[in-house]
Amino acid sequence: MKLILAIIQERDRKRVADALSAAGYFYTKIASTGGFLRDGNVTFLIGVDNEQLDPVLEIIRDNSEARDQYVSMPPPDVMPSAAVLQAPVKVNVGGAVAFVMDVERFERW
Ligand code: 2BA
Repeated sequence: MKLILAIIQERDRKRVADALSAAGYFYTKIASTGGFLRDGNVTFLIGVDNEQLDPVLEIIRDNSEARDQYVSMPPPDVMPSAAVLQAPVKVNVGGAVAFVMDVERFERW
């Protein structure tokens, strides 16, 4: 069994959730915040059997979209020193960022 931890842009939340539900997968959504943009995103926890891993990753990939976002001034702990950016910087965010972990044990009571 695997645990997929997928970080999705807020704007793709509904599309990904609907597609996972339509395909019959269980998931948990957690509101999260990216450390760089300090913007809301959504983290999906999805437990799957090994053979479901690739189909689920495909659903996530097909329903999330990379977008350019502009950041005017990165937080000081991200970009230390006295650096202050005058012009907004373009950052390409997502589609999705996914981590896949082995699940040692799964219990459901
Ligand atoms: P954020 O941390 O808000 O990052 C948004 C986007 O900013 C990133 O998109 C990346 O293109 C850029 N970025 C992040 N840190 C940067 C830095 N130190 N310098 C320059 N550019 C930087 P994605 O890579 O698609 O990441 C989207 C979101 O996924 C991230 O939002 C974060 O919440 C999560 N994420 C990405 N990589 C991660 C990792 N290794 N561990 C945990 N979460 C991660």
